[in-house]
Amino acid sequence: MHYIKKEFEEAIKNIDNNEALKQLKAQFLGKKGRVTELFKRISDLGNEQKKEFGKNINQLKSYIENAIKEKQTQINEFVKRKSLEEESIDITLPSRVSNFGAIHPITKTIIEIEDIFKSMGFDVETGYEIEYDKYNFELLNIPKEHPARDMQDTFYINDNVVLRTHTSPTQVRVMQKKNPPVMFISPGKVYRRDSDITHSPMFHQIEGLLIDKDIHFSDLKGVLSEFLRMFFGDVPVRFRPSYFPFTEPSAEVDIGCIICKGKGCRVCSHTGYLEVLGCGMVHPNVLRNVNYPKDYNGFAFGLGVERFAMLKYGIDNIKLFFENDVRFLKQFSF
Ligand code: 2U9
Repeated sequence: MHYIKKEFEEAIKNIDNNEALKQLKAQFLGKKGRVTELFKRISDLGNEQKKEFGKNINQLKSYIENAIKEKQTQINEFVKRKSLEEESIDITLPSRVSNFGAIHPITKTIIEIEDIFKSMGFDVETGYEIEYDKYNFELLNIPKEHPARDMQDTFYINDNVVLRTHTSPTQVRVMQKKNPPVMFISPGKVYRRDSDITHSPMFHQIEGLLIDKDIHFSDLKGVLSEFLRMFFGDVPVRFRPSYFPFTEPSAEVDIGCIICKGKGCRVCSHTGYLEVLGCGMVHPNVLRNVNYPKDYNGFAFGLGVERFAMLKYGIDNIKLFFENDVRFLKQFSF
């Protein structure tokens, strides 16, 4: 019996994992194990010897059971310590850089322009991208034969319905609903059959309208000059006479070229100026079309958001806004 104990002690010494311990247990305490075999030999002995022998086997059995239990605790401890060491994290390491989304440069520009006009007291109104000819052209004093209505320039859904070519239908709808005074801007998508590096078939406009009593061209000049100063910084501003069917008189507004500071470059076609806005006093026909009283008048203006964003951020191709290349968009995550 002594030699079985010795054998067991030799074997358990080298065991360092659960699988080997299980095998060892089976080898000594299993159905055909060394200790179990000893029990079978009891029947061959005389009564006195049986007692002594039985006691000794039981002692050996519990000695082995305890040793295995102890070993099991050691192995569990070892496995736990090892996994803690292997899985430990260094909390002093700098974290990985997260890929946060960013606001699209066009949205950013719209928000910035909206904030400027809101600070002057303008509201923000939106309308429909699919419009009746009546709202997109007729009520805006754009006659049937006007080139803007041409199939070449406008996306027609049918004879009476178009993809709006400007956000002006929103102004007409608001004027039909609200009595003057009104003072708001209308941002949104507009559609024209035009596509090159500075034109896209879909682009964004912001138009503005202010109707009240005693509004003069000087009010228009004051509001737009201040807006341009707030958006582009301290730049020269000039108003040039122009023509639009819905305003009279009409003007286009230029700022000193922000690329070459007025010296003349490719972007400003060597004129030193960049055209950025169209504007004018609202045409009396338009005010009459929405039944506004005769003692009210006002001004309107329009701008292309992509053009503003291209100038502000020095972007030379309008298509970059619509390709959604993250390398481009990432640059606006400030
Ligand atoms: C109503 C009355 C008048 C809006 C105006 C312009 C001049 C203009 C262009 C700028 C660049 C369009 O995006 S662009 O191509 N816009 O030049 N827009 S006055 O006049 C209105 C609008 C609504 C009821």
